[in-house]
Amino acid sequence: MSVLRRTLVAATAAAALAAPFATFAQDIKPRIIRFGYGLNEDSNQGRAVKLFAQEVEKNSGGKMRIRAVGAAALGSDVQMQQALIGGAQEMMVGSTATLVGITKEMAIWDTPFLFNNAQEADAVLDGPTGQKVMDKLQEKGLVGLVYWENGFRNLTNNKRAVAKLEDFDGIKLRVMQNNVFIDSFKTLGANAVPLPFSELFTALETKTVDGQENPYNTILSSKFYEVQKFLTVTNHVYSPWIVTVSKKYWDQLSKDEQKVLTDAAKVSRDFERKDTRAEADKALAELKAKGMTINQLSPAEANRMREKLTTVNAGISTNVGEDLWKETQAAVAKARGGK
Ligand code: KDG
Repeated sequence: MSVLRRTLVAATAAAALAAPFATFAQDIKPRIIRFGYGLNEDSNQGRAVKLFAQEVEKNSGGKMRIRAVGAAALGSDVQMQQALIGGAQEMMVGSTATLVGITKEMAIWDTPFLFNNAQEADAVLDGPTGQKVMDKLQEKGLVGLVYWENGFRNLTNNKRAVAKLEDFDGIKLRVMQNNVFIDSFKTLGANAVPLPFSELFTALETKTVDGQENPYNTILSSKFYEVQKFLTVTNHVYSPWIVTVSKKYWDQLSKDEQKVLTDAAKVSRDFERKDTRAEADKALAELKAKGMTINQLSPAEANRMREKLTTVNAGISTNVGEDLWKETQAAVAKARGGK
């Protein structure tokens, strides 16, 4: 047998031997996706991340694995957003409100009293307007997959039961790092203090701030009832969360891998909204049982608050663009009329 032929036979044999290991090697090295979030593992946010992870692993046959990291261990929303843009982390879920420094159009969702109920929110966020705002993230290095529900926000503080507008005076109120929230609570007479969520419990415990505003679910899962006496039901704004992927990472994925993530995101969205709403229905009673003093604003005072807060709307419209403002208002009207 000639030297050339012997070489070809040997190379073919070596390739045949290596092939199963190459396939196997590819199989045993799944893609590990670091998914950061800010609330506790046993929160509505943590439960939805867990379901998302199960869906991804199941639908990829184990080839894609989610390493879920909660309690802001990978950083605050803002820090994680930068890590995704830089490609140092693959995924996160966080507040749309903390994204306004990256995509100003996200501020549309901070409009006080934009939605009257969750059904309107679902219709607008999952419709063309919500998709348009989400797509704006791509030019900044993030890919939005779905909106989850953080929920309607309510006020807690340690100074007094807020029964009328004047009761806001002098309250040092922690707000998300977002100008609409800062302006809104300054307008109401509070001293608005922007802080990352990860610093909030300590700020309340050390009395650096007197109060904060969040959905019942978060007040419960983050144990704010341990450091807050008064809860006033205001429902002053509906807060979405948004599940995002690093675009640097997303662009490396095959279409099939991208579909695994988008399909799992949709399943987790539907689960998260049901789970959050079921928990919210029970949370108020649980917070009362934990010792919080709970009051509801009278319709007259709620209207005074609403009127006062709508003064920030002009600034939001200028910020996000009048076209988006009008499109969103029309989408809400359609969802409201179409029930
Ligand atoms: O990671 C925590 C964020 O989801 C945050 O947005 C929660 O509503 C929140 C807040 O008040 O910061």
